[in-house]
This record gives sequence, structure tokens and C-alpha cells, in this order.
Amino acid sequence: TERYNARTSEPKWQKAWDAEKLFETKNDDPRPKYYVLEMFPYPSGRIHMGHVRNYTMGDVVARFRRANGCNVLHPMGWDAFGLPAENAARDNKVNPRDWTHANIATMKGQLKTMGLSLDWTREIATCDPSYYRHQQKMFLDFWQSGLVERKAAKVNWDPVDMTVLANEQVIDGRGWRSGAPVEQRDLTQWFFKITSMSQSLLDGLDTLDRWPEKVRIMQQNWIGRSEGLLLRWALAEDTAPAGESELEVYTTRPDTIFGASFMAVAADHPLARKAAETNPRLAAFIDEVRHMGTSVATLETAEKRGFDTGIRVIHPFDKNWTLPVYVANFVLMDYGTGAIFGCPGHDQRDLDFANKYGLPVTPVVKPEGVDAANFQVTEEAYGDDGTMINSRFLDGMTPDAAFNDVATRLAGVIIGGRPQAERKVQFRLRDWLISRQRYWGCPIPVIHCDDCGAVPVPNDQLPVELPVDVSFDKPGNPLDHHPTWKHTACPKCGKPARRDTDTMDTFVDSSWYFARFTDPWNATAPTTLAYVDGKNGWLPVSQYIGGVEHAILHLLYSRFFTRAMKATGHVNAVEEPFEGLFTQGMVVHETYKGPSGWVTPAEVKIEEVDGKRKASLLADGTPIAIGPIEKMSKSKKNVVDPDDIIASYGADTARWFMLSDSPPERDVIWTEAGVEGAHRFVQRIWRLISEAASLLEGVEPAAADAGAGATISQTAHKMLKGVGEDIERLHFNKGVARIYELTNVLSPAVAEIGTGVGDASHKAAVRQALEFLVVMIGPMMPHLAEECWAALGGKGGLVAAQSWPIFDPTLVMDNEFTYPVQINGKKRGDLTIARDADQAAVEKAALGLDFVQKALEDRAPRKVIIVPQRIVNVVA
Ligand code: ANZ
Ligand code: ZN
Repeated sequence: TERYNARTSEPKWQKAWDAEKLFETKNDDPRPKYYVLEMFPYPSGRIHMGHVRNYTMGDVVARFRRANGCNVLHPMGWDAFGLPAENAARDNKVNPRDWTHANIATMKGQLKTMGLSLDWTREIATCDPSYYRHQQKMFLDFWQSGLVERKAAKVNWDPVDMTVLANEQVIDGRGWRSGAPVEQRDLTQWFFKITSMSQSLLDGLDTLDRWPEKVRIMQQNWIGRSEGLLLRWALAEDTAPAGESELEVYTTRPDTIFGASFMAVAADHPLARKAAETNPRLAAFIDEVRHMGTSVATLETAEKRGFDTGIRVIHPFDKNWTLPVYVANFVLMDYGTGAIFGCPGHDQRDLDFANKYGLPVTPVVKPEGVDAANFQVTEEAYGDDGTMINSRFLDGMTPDAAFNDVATRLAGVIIGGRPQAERKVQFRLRDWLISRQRYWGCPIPVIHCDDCGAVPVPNDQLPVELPVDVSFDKPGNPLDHHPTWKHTACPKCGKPARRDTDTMDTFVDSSWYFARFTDPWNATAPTTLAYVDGKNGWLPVSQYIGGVEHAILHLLYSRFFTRAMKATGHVNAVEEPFEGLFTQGMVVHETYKGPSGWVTPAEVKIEEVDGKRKASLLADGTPIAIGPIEKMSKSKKNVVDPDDIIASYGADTARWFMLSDSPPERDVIWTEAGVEGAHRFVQRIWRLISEAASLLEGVEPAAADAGAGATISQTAHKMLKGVGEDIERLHFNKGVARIYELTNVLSPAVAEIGTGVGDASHKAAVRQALEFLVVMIGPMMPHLAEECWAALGGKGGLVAAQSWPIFDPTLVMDNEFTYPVQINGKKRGDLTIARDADQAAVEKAALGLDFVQKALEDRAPRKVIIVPQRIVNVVA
């Protein structure tokens, strides 16, 4: 037989699927709906192996569910706004739109060669006005519903690039691109009030039982709920700045109140500012802390530093006990009240601080089994549970009881007309700042008027479109220095007014695209209520697949957005957009380093020398060092281009290798040997099928229940059941292993038939098993499956349109059973016997076992207890 030629075969079948519109999904189709979605790509230029892995997995699910009778939605689009387009515009003088659309065209072509069963009629690009006009509408609806707020925020300002930077873009206090020292600026910005849904976002996590545990925990920590007390400390009058009388702190450990040794406030705390008015050295310290940047990471790693303000507070339970108030660099202004009481015995940061400034350290909770007198804290704070000590009336209590006791007592004390303590639930989650001083994003549809303030752009003026004629010659935001774009009339009073020149964070674009896919043709509204969710709707997405790097932001924002869409009537009832979530591992590869830096796998020749792998440069034999296996990245040059693989081996080989080598949640190591192996298997299947096709022409497939064919039928039905379950559980590599197993059984069977062995029932069984095999490889290697199906006669047209066969339950049962055999209640061995063996037969076989006879020492047993299909117990 001829070798299977992927290069001619793959485009042929892709055309055949297209011609039959097999993957175009109708919203009104009555079959049960199944929505499978992979995280849509950013059109950076070309697809990479990570995409190949992600989309292959999604495609297996889509094709499998389709074969199982579902109306499957499997769409694709482009997360098309973002900074790289602007950088390209600046560096290469291309328009961001042209750059983006060119990349989309390239990548779409690449995706098509992969043979994905996508409904391209629903394609969307977030940079198209036909998409972002609806986003602008929703922004305005959210605003009207109180879910949007404009407020001043401290931002990292890069004075050279003239833009706001995210915390992650500030490195050692400098802008990541410009290297200029970053300034803290107060800017008025737009926020989505995600914190108004903190509790709901937290509670919802409990319902997501088809999400990875680790992602739920990450979101939980990010939302960061804690239960504590707002606790007000009176200032010692003789030390208080004019007009100040108390300091309010937030604490989750009021039980440790007798271990308090100092107070600390953030540099931006009003009390710090007040104290600095009369203390220039303090003012200088505050300035220095401010310049450090506000990123949580910096604060956590930086050395703890403070400055004693000279102010003292009075302990709530002892009016003769006063404590100093410091300004400290580890206290954040935007959490709690921006002030803490420090308890060095039980908080590491407080301990570091106390040790540095010579403040007292009094442990107030001791571990079980340790003497209070002997318990000391010096270098390591004690954070665990235990018993209260050194705490007067709290001594002997658990910390929980002490918490409640302190809370109750101080709730009853009135200072300044209010209770001294109040229980408070606090979330770490911050509101979502969406303003970006960028061009290539969705314009914020707001007009600023000197008289009317911020005015929404009227519906009939949407979309606010980005101007095309922009220049990137100047630093800063091109929208802002465009000669005409921002000048407009106030929709309310008609006077000259300015457009908002900020655009939305690109995470907004990806927070609702999954909803848009359900009816991308709706020109007048973001969604169509009949299709988006509910009885005939698509949401929630049945299976979402993507990288774990989106565990927090994208997935949390989407959950918020869905709730906000519900509040504004853009979905009916759904709150959780993704019912099932799967996060796949990365594609990794060896690295290679030559004398002048990293080199690509394509430039390297690998040989075995004395049992060791040695690398050299293909071109001239220069020795190359083999480096560690790492995520494929341009910087390490360990990238394999999917185009090259598809051109030399075909898409099916790439798909098969991606699925076969490791569990999908783990990293997969891309190796040439692995790809070769996958390719050999493609050829092997093809040889098997083409050989069988002529041998079994005219044979009707049927299961055999006796004779040589019976084993074949049992294996085939077992594998059919197993592979289906594997795909349902996304255990693709296990499914692959079963397909190998079935092939190993079928190869000799077909060879035997070739030598003339086997009766009609045997042939029918082999034929059926082969058909199963072809249908089963369909989701994974769809082109090869079509070629094989056609070779076998092409019954019912394309294999992509076939139903998943139904396994026969009687054939998948194991017909043997292994009993654990106990002697006097202790397991001593096993007995494997026909499943339908009766009690007498089991007893006889058990008593005949060597180890049983030895134990009985030739005497008759007192009793033999047999629990069918469970256990045998011999009582001696
Ligand atoms: C006294 C105390 C004693 C604390 C102790 C901890 C341990 P979570 O659980 O994350 O909510 N804290 C409060 N506001 C802060 C701020 N703006 N910046 C830095 N730290 C702040 O953490 C709550 C705890 O973090 C609070 O409880 C407070 O320190 C500190 F043995 O109060 B604790
Ligand atoms: Zn006006």
C-alpha cells in the first residue's frame, strides 16, 4: 500500500467538511446544547505550540460531543486589542489595525491547517467596532446601575513614556520600557466596582465543582475575605496633633491585644500627614516611602522601615499603658484603615519591625504542651493556635474565645460617641481600574463637559470609533494629541466638550466574548436573550480550556462581568459563565546554547556518543551545550514552529503527539523522537486499514460472542467504552493508550485473516473493531480517520458526521473475577476464576490453592464463607 500522504489528504478533507457546513451551528437546533470553548488567541503574529495543544484538546471534546448527539458550539475569535500593536506601530510605522488584521489573516490560515471543527461563521475580533460598540453600551448600562465609578486613584506614572503603568510593569521603581523613575500620581480614573460583588464571587466558587481546585483556591485568596474588628485607639492627649483624637485600625487578631507593642500607619495616612506638618524629617521619610512604588510585591520584600511620630495611643484595657505610633513602609493605605497595631509575638512583619527598633515582644498565645514561663518568641513569630497567656482576663482561653471576648467588651465601650470596636468583614479584592492611556483599545464612551461633568455618549452615537489617522511619533496617548478626535459637543447642553481619551483595559474585551459568540449577528444588542442562556441558551460554557496563567484575572473578571450583565439584563439568569474549566500544561522543549548564544532546535544535530546525547551545530559541527527543558520561548530560541511540523508530518501527527505524551494538565516535552513516533503510528493505522479494507470487502460488521472473534469484540467494546469515558474526563493520554492497545490486537488479527485464517464471525468482529477504531481516532486525528473511513467504504458519508457507536454492556464485562482469599480473616492470596462460577466451584478452587492447603495442614476447614464477586474467607 501507499504511504498515507497528509499533505494531500488533509486539505481535501478540510474542504469536504466545509462543503457540508458540518461545523456551522444553528441556535435553534433542538438537540441538547454543548458549548466548548478554548481561550481565544491574541493575534501576535503566528500561532505557537501552546495554541496547538489548547485547540487540539478543545477540538477532541467538540468532535466527541458532536458524535454523541449534541448540538455543539465551538467558535473562534481574536482578542485583538492591546499594546503590542501599538509598539509595532511605533517601531515599524504600521497602523495598529493593519498590523492586527494581517496577523489575524496569517493565524487563521494556520488554524485552518490544523483541521479544527470550528464554526467560523461566528468569528469575532474585539477590535471591530461591531464588537466594541456593544461593550460601550454595556459600560454605560453598568454605569447607570451603579457598577461603574469614576474616582481618584494612585497610579504609577512613567514620565518618559507619559503613561500609567500596571504594578507589574514597575521594576525596582522604574518603568519597564523607559527605565525612568516612576512617579505616584493621583489621576481620576474609571473603575468597575467588582468589590460590590466580593461575597457573591466567593460564594460562587463553591458551585464550580468542575473547576480545578487550585484555581478556586487562587481566586479565593485573591478575593481574600477576612473577619476582624475595627478597633479605635484613643490618642494620648499630650502627644496628639491638633484636632486628632483617635486612631482606627483593622485587625483579625484582637485576641492578641495584650501583645500589642506599637502602632503603625501608612505613609499616606492622614495622621502621618498631620504629624509631618510639624516634623520635616518625618515628611522626608514619608516622601521616600512614597517613591518606593505601591506594588504589594515590593512592599513584601523590602526591608521593614519606620519612623516614630512621637504620637502615643492608650491601650483599650489599660489607661496607664501607652504605645508609640510609627509611620511604616509595610502598611498599605488601601487595605483596612491603613493602620495597624503591631503584635510582634504573632506576626512576622511586626516581629522584624520590633527587632529592628527595639520594641517589646510579648507572646500571648502559647503552643500546647509548652510551659508559659518557657515560651519565648525571638526570630520567628508564632502564628498557630494555642492557649492565651500574658493576657490578664483572657489567660487560659482559646484565641477564638479571646477574640469574641475582646469584641464584646469593646463593643460596649463608647468613645467619641461610638462603640470602640465593631466587627467587620474585609476583602482584599480591589475595584477594577479599567482606564488605560492607550490608543489600541475600546474607547470609553464618555464626554466631559465643563458644565455637565461626565456625560454618557447617547446610544444613537455609538460606537465611539477609534480614529484611523493617528500618529505615534510623540510619546503619550495618540488619542489625546489627535488634532480633532476628542473635540465634540456636550450631548446634554451642546457646548464644546471633550471626549474621554482613555480606552478600556483589554481584559474588558475578553470578559464577555463567550457571550457574544452565542449570537454574534445581533447588530442592536450585545446578546440575544433567547440564545445567550436559559432554556434554549448556550451559557454557561460547558467546557472552557486554557492556560493556568489566567487563573485569576481573566476568569475572575469574566465572572464579575456575567453578574453585571445579569444586573443590566444582558443575560437572563446565569452568573457563572464557565461550568467546566480545564487548565492545560505548557509545551516545553530542551534548550541549546552555542558559543554565541541560544540556538534553535532546527539548527542543532543531536547524536548519541558513548550512550550520551551530544549536540552540535548542523552547519559546521560547532559543539553545542544541551540546556534545561523550558517553556518554548523566543528568548531561549527553543521554539518549534507548528507550520514546520504540519508541513512535514501533517496536522494529525502534531495533534496526536500533543494528546499522547503526558496528562493534559501537565507540561508536555516536545521532542523530535516523540513526533516521529506519532508519525509512525499514523502510518501504521493507515497500513492496517488499507490492508484490512481489501481483505474485508463486503463483510458486514458484527460482534462475535464465541470463537476467536469473541476476544476481538470484547476488546473493541471495552476500548470504545473506555475511550469515551477518557474523553469525557479529558484524560486524552489514557484514551490514546487504549487506541494503541486496540491497534496491537487488530494488527495480528488482520494479518491472520490475510493468511486465510478465520471464519465469517471472526471477520465480522474484526471489521466492527476496525470501524470502532476509525471512529475513535476521529476526534484526535480527524483527517486520517476520514481517509480510513473512505477506504473502508465510507458508509454514511464523512466520519465527522457519524455517531459514536454504542458499546454492548455484556461484552465489556470482564468474564473473570479475582477473589481476595482470606484465612481466618487475614488476606493470604488471590483466586482468579470465571465470573459465573457457582459457589461450589469457587469453594473447590479455593481449597485447591497451595497456600490454603498449607494453612489447613491437610485438615478439613471449619467453614468456607463466599461472598459472590467480593471475597473468600476460609476458617481453619
Ligand atoms: C493585629 C495582629 C496581630 C494582626 C497578629 C495579625 C497578627 P488579613 O488576614 O489579610 O485581612 N493589617 C491590617 N491592615 C493592614 C494594612 N493596611 N497594611 C498592612 N497590614 C495590615 O490581615 C489582617 C491583618 O493584617 C490585621 O490583623 C493587621 O495585623 C494587618 F498577631 O492586627 B493584625
Ligand atoms: Zn454640557
